[in-house]
Amino acid sequence: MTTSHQPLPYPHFLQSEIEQGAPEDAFFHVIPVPYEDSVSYGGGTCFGPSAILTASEQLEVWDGKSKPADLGIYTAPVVDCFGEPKDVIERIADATKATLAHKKMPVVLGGEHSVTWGVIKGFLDSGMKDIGVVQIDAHADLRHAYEDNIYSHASVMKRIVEQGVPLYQLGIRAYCEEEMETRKEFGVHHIDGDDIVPNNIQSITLPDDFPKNVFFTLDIDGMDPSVFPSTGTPVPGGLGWYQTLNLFESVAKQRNIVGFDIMEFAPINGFHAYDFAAALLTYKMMGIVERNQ
Ligand SMILES: [Mn+2]
Repeated sequence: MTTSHQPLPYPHFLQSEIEQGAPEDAFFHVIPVPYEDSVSYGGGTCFGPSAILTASEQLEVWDGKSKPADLGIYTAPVVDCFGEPKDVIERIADATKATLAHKKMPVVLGGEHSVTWGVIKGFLDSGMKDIGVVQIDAHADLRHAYEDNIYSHASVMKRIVEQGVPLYQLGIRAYCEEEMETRKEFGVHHIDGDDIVPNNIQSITLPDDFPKNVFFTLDIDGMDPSVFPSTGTPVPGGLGWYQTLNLFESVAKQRNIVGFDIMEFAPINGFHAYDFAAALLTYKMMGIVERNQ
């Protein structure tokens, strides 16, 4: 047991079933980042991590195929999300670096999607090379800035591609012309919502030159609002539950998953089904990682 951290204000992941291990002993490091600053429509994503962690107490340790918890799950201290966006981004990068220093896998719970830039910055600052990002999202998030904020959730993927990190987007169905130009400029791969959903695409083949290390970022709004209405900027026509997991698995089979996140979950008071779904999604993704190492 580690005693060097403040106790969490809510349960650690799967608290009902597993002990909070030491960070050096647990493969998965759940990092709660309740950041909400630039959201442009519905709010509440700052309550995402606490809702997911609380709901995780209802999970079964057996995920249907294996026991991902056997690899060890450590829930890190909550990242302090107050202050200037660029300072928050640095703290997120630091939390990511702390996990990578233990050679463990960050599983980051947002919070608005801006958080993912801090996570990728942590990887880059740690010296990780040959890293790409696969993104499920309703929005391209490729605006240079949004409402003059370069750390906006609508700009997060621009921050990433401009660092030279290759990107593959899945399920996008809301974008502007500027974002189309950015896609061309940076050679962003994509299968958009109007293709991937009607054609029931359950797996992708990454290009041969796509990096061997992949960080997978899952914006909850990439999934259909019938599955997750609990998000700030829902868009109809999104991915289904199994489709999302199958797409993730197809990536995990081809590349080394170095971490993943679940962003933009905004719990709706009184509708705990969505909290549980987000916790289960997190754990199912851990299972896919475990079985494809
Ligand atoms: Mn997004």
